[in-house]
Amino acid sequence: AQTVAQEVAHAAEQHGGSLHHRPAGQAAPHPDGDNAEDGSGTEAHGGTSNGSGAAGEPRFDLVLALTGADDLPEAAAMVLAELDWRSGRGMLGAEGFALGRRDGVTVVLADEPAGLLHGLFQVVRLGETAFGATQPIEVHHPVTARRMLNHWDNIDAHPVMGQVERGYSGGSIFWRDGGLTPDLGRVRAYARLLASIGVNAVTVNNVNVHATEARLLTDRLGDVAALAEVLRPYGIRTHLSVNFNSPVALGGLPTADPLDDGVRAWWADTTRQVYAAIPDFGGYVVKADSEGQPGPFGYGRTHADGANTLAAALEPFGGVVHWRAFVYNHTQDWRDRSTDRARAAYDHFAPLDGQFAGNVILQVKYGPIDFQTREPVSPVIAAMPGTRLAVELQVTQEYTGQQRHVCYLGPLWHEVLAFEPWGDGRTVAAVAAGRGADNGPTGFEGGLVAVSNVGDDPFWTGHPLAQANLYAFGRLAWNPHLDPAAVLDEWIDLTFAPAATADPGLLRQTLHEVMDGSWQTYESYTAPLGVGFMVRPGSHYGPDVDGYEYTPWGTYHFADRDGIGVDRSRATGTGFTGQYPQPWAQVYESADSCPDELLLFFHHVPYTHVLHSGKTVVQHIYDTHFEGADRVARMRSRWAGLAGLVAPDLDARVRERLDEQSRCAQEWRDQINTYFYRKSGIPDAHGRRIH
Ligand code: BDP
Repeated sequence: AQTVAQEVAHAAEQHGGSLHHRPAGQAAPHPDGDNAEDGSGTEAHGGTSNGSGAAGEPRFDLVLALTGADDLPEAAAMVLAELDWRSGRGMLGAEGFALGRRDGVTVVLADEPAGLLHGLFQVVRLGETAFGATQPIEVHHPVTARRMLNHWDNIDAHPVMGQVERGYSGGSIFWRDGGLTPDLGRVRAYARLLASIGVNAVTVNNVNVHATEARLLTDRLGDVAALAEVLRPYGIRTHLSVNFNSPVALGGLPTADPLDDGVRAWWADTTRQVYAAIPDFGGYVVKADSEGQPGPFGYGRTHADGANTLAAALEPFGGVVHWRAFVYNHTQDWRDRSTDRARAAYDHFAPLDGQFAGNVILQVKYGPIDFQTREPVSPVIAAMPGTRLAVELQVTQEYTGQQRHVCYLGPLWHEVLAFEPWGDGRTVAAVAAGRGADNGPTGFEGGLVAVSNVGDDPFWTGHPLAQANLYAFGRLAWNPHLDPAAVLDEWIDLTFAPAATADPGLLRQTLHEVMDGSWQTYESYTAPLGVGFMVRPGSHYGPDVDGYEYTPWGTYHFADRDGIGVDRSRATGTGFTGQYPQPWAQVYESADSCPDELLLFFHHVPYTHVLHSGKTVVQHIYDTHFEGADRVARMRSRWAGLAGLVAPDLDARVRERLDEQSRCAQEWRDQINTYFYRKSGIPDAHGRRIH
């Protein structure tokens, strides 16, 4: 297997360096450090040669070296000496690195090879700056240790969902024609791409685990091992989504009851075999008792019982279970207003706090419903201090335009990660990173997870501008404090290299104009004020105001002739607001204090209700829908002004998508406005024509 250090050397070469291994022939330690052959001796040096050193050896502009190496080049020794003074050798950790320039040489130092890899890509991000005389010594650590992508990929194309469930970028990059892709070179390029943004864990199959994919755990394990082999040199651990019913379906047991001894033994045995094939296997991801997937409820057991059985099997090998909290009743009676899907995750999981094994991570979607354009932060995130919690985001744009619409999600995730559930400075990002009030470790680190948006499309993500979402996820997972606009700038520089074009200013400005506010633009022409959905059932693309209104899925807006919204207050509604700690329980409880953008998530109000903005609800709906569709038309004409500044194939793809976005935004505008005009009978204050 290729090592991370070799990969660093290879990548350094790709970025214009020559390379140099010393001492020759020594293997690098594994990223886990547990099977290190020699943790002290390996260095990879790469960079632009600037002549020969005194001893006739080549001299490099860039040196990448492990702090434990015994014959560090001069410049690296200087940086290390300064680090020793600041924090000490060994403080960079599993993935951290130091970057600085001394003696005319740019130095990346790390305790472990994975840190060198991250440091190398930081050099790439900085470009020339990293080689400037003023480059100070910086120390970088990931804020979030676990940064994972879930691929909702099937091996066999699903009859309704296709090969990649909610995938908008073509087929799977892992699986083709019923088996492992023959194009492992593409997987390798993908792994490198993920390493460059700091992602360090990946699941290779859908959370809805169908029969073929279930077998990845047993007789198709070789395919997973082959993928792990490609991902490993990039510091990425491979995980599998497993079906809770596997002991029955794959093991032939009469039950999958998690407390049954035979079932426990089956999981232990099966997991042992997984580790025999993939020693650094990451663990399992489980969607249980959710949207038809089997789970512990089927055996009268709790989700702690279920998760802990799988955790016990993984524990001897250092693996974890990501257990999803996305559990709700998708066959509810839409006439019954006493049920509320938003309550479900908290109702199921909060009482189990403290009962999960140490290697169980509860994976919670950021909002209480389902990846909507606007939702409050899930109250589960504040409710389980004795449980490791990972926050799940959706990079694939299921509900945000399906990679036909431009929708840069960095600002949405930034808002979620910076949210303070207790209003006391502690953020969602801190909970995910396992940090407490004083920023000290809580012992309950879970991480950040996102559903991938990548497929075998030549642009990776269908819409070329959707690449920015993947980039932003990786960067914000590494450091949630980054400004999403600055992250977008990084992405623009790395992707379009504006400086090398005829009009750098125009290119950069246009990309910002098209992308910066695109999430709010998308929100403005779709479901209003946090009410959610109103999408076509099944595909979730395009408008259908009542598409889900009379279905069992639990996603309603309750619009009638008098008003709209879901009353989730304690006083008169479903009581959902009571799942929040203060100050939010109180803020959300009253329509007066509830933020405008979430008003209809929490309250049922008349169309004439006046928002904080001073507009009535219905006028807000009209205005935002006219403005939103207009903004898309402007995005389209702005992009047209870039002709000649971007590659023709990319230009053509973006134009085609902007045409569709523009058409679709008008369709949303017209259906939503007409619907509310007919429901309310209230005309537009500005006399615009609503059919
Ligand atoms: C929903 C998707 C569905 C997924 C589900 C999940 O529509 O395809 O299976 O989430 O997260 O948003 O499991």
